[in-house]
Amino acid sequence: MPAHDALQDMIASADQSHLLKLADRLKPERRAALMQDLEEADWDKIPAWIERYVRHKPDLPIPTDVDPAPYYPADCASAVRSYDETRFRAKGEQLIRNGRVAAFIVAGGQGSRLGFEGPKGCFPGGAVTGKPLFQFFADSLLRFRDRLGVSVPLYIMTSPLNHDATVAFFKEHKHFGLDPADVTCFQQGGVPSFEMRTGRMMLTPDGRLASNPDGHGGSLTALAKSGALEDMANRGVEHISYIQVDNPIARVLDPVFLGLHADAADSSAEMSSKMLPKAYPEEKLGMFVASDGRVSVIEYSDLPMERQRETTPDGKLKFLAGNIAMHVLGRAFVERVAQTAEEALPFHRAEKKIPCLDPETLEPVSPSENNGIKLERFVFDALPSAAQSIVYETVRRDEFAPIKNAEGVDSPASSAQIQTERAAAWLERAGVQIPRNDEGKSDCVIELSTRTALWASDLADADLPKKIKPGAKVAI
Ligand code: UD2
Repeated sequence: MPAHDALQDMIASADQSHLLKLADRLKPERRAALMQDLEEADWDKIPAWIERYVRHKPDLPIPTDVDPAPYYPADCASAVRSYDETRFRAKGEQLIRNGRVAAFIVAGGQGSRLGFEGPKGCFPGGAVTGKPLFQFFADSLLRFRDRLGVSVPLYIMTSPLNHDATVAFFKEHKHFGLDPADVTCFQQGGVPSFEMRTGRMMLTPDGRLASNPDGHGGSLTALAKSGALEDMANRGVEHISYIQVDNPIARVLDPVFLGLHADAADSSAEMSSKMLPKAYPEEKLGMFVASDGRVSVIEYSDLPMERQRETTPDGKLKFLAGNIAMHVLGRAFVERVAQTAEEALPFHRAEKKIPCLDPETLEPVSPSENNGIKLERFVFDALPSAAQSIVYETVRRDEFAPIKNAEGVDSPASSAQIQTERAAAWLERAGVQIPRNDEGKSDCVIELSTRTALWASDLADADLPKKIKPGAKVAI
């Protein structure tokens, strides 16, 4: 079956006619699969992408005239900026109770750094029980259901590589106790990979069009395209609480953060962010900055190190606010950004070793050097499009224990240690005796279910042991 004329024309005008020649040399089933991929490719956008990101290295302007973004400190009585935490918490809880909030987890990435086969949300992240990351978030929502009497809808962005496995995992685990009608998985889009030298689109070793998920920024276009935004609108949702799947103790919903987002400025913010004070200047976190009255994130690799080392008179880092990818987004804002994604969410270009099919010999190639270009959108690039945006500080030990690498920093072991120290501090506050070693570290492993507590104060009415024995492994 030859490609129909319209498709041939689009492929030719994108300078990619080699794909049709390659297709003609493939066996019939492989050819049919490739033709399907070609039918589905974004031919109206591909020529512009090649010009802007492949033939040229995009010139993403880095603002030089930047100040640190103002933020609401974790301590509402702080001299940095005080605020009425009770009022904002009440506002956030009211929004949740009234069905104005949805929870959203981006889970399309591959756990390649972790060396885990399968969706990352299925990874056993519990320090004691080994329960999967997805269950942490489901348990948090169950806690809100217990407390506020409302089932908050959960949206999960997957990718073509892990969608079916994610859906099957939720089904197998009976949606972890959530109402299946309130759990929606949808897939993010893909972008073709391009040959670095020629700008030609590549084939995978098995003859499909080579592509990669379009980055966490692709979540904004995928929310629109998949119908998830429309579903939210039908439910009356106005705000989307965004987290990444790799951090088991991320608060899926945070009433104070939601309240600040919705009510701290003259009108509701359009996109807000949580920040973590950087531990040291070289820590690899993007920083929240303000320029021309708009908040944005400047990558750690883009701000000169001497600026990152600048301090304030009280000795704190001037560019303190690190980005940990937790946001609240207005539904209407996402709708607008999705429509203007080509400008609002520019692609970032990464040169990679991409296994492919040799176009001459049709043999699979495993390159030893970078041969291709992958393009990804980043969600924080949407920030400057927001008319209003607030930044809210969180406490590292209480909310950041990511699992990204197999060993060392941000690994299952480091996450288990943070989970334990967080639980130990909260339990001690509630009167539980914790065994500690000479360095003051907990001499035990504790996993505190997110259904039991999301804040230290949640333990006030919990049924707790009087003490934990040295060396014990306890799940509460
Ligand atoms: C991200 C941020 C970093 C910091 C850190 C906090 C970037 C470039 N870096 O680093 O600044 O905030 O997180 O933990 O954003 N994902 C998708 N689809 C994709 C790509 C990623 O859903 O196409 C998801 C992925 O499943 C994960 C999250 O996005 O939940 C982060 O992805 P990453 O591993 O690429 O980002 P990371 O950890 O390098």
